[in-house]
Amino acid sequence: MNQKFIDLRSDTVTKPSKAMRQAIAEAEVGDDVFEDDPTVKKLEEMVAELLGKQKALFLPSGTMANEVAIKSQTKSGDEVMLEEDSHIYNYEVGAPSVLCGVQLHAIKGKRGVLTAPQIMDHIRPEDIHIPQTTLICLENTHNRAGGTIFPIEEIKKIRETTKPFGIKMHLDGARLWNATIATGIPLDQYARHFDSVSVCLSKGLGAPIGSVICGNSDFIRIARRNRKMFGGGMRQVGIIAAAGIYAIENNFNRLVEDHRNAKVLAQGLSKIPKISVDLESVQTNIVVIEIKESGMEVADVLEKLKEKGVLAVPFGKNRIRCVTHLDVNLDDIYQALEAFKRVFENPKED
Ligand code: TLP
Repeated sequence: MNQKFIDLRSDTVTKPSKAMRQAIAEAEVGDDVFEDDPTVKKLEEMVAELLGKQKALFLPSGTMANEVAIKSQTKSGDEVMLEEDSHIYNYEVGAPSVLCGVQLHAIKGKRGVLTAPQIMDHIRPEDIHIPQTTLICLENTHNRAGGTIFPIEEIKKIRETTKPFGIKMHLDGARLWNATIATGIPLDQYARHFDSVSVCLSKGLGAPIGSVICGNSDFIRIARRNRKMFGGGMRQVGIIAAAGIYAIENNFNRLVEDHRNAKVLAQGLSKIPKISVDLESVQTNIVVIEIKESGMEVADVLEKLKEKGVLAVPFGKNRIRCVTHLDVNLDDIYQALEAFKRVFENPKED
């Protein structure tokens, strides 16, 4: 793509900076399947410490991170409970059933948040006919709900009420970094309520590849085997881990800018007639725009925005998603708002 677009499709679109490429070039490496790569080890120790867990494991993607976590904590035929709009349920190509052999039980939350009583209502009783609920997966921040934050008080209640049933908890924390920056609640305070947590380095933090899962030593031992089985055992991958270390050290605290930019975008969009944004859901770096009232088709809007230099993605029948990240600044946001205005205020304009 040579034309310069304001690319709001996802926070995954960022390109490694010169300094990040320098860190990649200088990384010490070894064969990580032999657990011989010092840079991968450094990254894993760093993330385990940040999340307050015994151990961590580096993986190529957020999807593999979630699936390895599910596989490592369930057996085939188990039931995994999650929120209806969650990434694991909607965007992981059915991997929980294909790769892990589990059945998913999806429950509708409010802005991605499930409550303890809701979860308690859906735990399966012990009965010869019935699959057993063995894992609950929560998502923080919640992508499809628009980057919303799962309140820590509710997480605590869910943990307290489900623990006596021996049910484990996994956090899809692809954007947990954003939750921490928005609330000031440290990563480990969120992570302590979960048996396993996945975080992504390739979203808001701006690394080109990589996710990490954390948990206790037993979990990571099993997860390492499952990562190998899923084809995710990597060799001199310190060159990628170095980008992850750079990303955590340099791009974590700056997420506050992305959150501010998302708010500016959302407030500007909410003033455009016939489209709407749920401003309460704009808590981090994602803005979801409802365009039903405009009578325009999502594909048509996206095409018109593209002609005006702005990229976004479809997000359901009448919805469009924009995500802010380190490769868009406040000026870009004002330009994007101009493009949206032109598309919706003069729909006939070419
Ligand atoms: N999300 C992507 C798309 O898959 C939708 C995006 O552009 O937002 N958990 C959450 C909450 C995610 O948002 C994503 C990616 C993943 C897991 C999976 O990460 P990858 O893409 O690395 O497999």
